[in-house]
Amino acid sequence: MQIKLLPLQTHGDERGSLIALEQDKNIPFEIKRVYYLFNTGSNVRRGFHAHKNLTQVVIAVRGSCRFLLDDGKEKITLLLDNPAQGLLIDSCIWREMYDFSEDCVLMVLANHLYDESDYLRNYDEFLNLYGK
Ligand code: T46
Repeated sequence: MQIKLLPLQTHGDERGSLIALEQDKNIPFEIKRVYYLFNTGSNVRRGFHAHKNLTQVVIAVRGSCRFLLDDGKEKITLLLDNPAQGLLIDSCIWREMYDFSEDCVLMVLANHLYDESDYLRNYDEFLNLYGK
């Protein structure tokens, strides 16, 4: 599956912690867009789509949430709960996010501007294109 957990170096001292995100360095693409999700209810499930051509890195800068990731062949789940870890999700991966902590802030870096036509929001269509 085209996903990876990227370790992000923390610069910490007695004042606190700092993590820098740099395109083509610890973020392996040109960063065209940044957005963040917050105030998501703990019983809300969101996502339910794949992208035809979009690579993203997701960071839980605060709090935690779970991801279900599905490449049409296998499904995995993982907990994102560490601001020093980036979840790299390549194109053609179905994603669902759930179990948001009350304080969860998910920051997402993307290699393209927003384009609704890049979304596959129908799971059967996704499986027809990328499934076994
Ligand atoms: C993803 C997960 C992790 C915009 O206008 N611009 C944007 O850049 C984005 C991302 C969204 N929107 C609008 C489109 C919808 O009206 O914001 C609304 C909520 O977006 P969506 O329902 O797609 O949100 P999620 O949480 O299901 O998914 C988002 C991203 O869309 C998606 O690419 O991987 O977060």
